[in-house]
Amino acid sequence: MDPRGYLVDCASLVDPELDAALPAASAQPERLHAAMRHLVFPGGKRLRPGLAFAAAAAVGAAPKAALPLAVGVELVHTWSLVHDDLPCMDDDDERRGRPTVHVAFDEATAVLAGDALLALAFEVVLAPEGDLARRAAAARELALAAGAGALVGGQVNDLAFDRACANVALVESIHWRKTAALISAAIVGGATLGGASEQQTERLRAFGGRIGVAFQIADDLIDAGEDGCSLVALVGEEAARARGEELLEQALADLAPFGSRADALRGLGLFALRRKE
Ligand code: GRG
Repeated sequence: MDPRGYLVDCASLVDPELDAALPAASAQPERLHAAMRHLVFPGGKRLRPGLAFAAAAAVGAAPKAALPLAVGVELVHTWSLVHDDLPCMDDDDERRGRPTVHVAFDEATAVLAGDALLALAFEVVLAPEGDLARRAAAARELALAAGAGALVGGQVNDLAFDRACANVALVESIHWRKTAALISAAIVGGATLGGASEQQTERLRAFGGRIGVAFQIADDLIDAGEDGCSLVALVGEEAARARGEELLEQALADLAPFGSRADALRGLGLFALRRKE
């Protein structure tokens, strides 16, 4: 399984739906709509949609059963990046080699574009089509991953992070909330739309949490993770890499009962840790 090729195929499935969901850049208020689209297109790796499709396949459904959640999770991810780049957060001028939204537009527009992306995510996942109970369950996963108990709460702890008082458990708890919860929601939500049983859901949740933390460790290894909340900075490169491999091994064990249907998830799990970008 070639994870890069798989993600390219996933992008061709999810991108037209993202385009259809977003307000046209030519519609009023044009500036807001252009700002909402700025980071969605051309976009990044589309890893979270890919995981949602792969999770639907793992439970025996057609990957496109996960499409509403794939769109929703990419919109939540984009919201988090737009807000993370703001001057009051990481204060970044560039993302993916392009100006960040507050630089290309202005700060107020970036805040509002992020807010609108977050609301749109739930509009898409909760559209009144298909199995509404499953859509509601997938939307709840996404809400839990975005809110105070996960992404936003993790960001608060990250902003206040002081390495002098840190330990591995605190760093992993922040990684879990900031990064792994949304990755896990992509997987659990995709599987939910694919008709997963409760038992399958819990295994996939464990897999998602583990590869999510491994994904963040990979990110810190790529960045050389010298500042902020980073396992690499806390325990060194070798120990951080070993922890990532341990999480990956446990994550692959979570997938054992799914057999070959989970091959795409396995490939993306390996990619999450061993990628170079
Ligand atoms: C919503 C106020 C507010 C803050 C958001 C957690 C967070 C704060 C923002 C996320 C920013 C971030 C860098 C999180 C770590 C997760 C991570 C490594 C994101 C990058 O994900 P990729 O590599 O990105 O999948 P692409 O560019 O490929 O989409």
